Amino acid sequence: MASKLTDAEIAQRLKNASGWTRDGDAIRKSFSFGTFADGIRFVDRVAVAADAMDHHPDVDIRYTTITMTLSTHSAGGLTARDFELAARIEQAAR
Ligand code: H2B
Repeated sequence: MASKLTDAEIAQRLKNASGWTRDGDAIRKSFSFGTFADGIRFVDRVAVAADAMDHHPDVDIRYTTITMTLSTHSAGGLTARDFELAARIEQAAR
C-alpha cells in the first residue's frame, strides 16, 4: 500500500500541481468546459486513466464545471498515487 505523505511532502508536490489545492486529507481542482458534453467527455477520459491506475477520484459535476477530489482512502490520506492521478487528470484536461 502507498504510504501517506508528510505535510512538507504534500506542500512540495503541490508546487508542481498547478491549480490543485489541499483540503485536509485531499487535493482538489475544478475544471471548466465550453459545454456539458465536453465536461462529460473529460470525465470519461479520467475514468479510463483511473481504472488503469486502480485509483479513483471523487467527481462533482455541476453543468460545465467538474471538480476532482483526490485522496487515498485505503491509506486515510494523501499518497504519491494522488499526485500521479492528478498528473493524469491534467493530461485528460488538455
Ligand atoms: N481509489 C482511491 N482514491 N483510494 C483507494 O483507496 C482506492 C481507490 N482503492 N480505488 C482501490 C480502488 C481499491 O478499492 C481496489 C480494491 O484496489
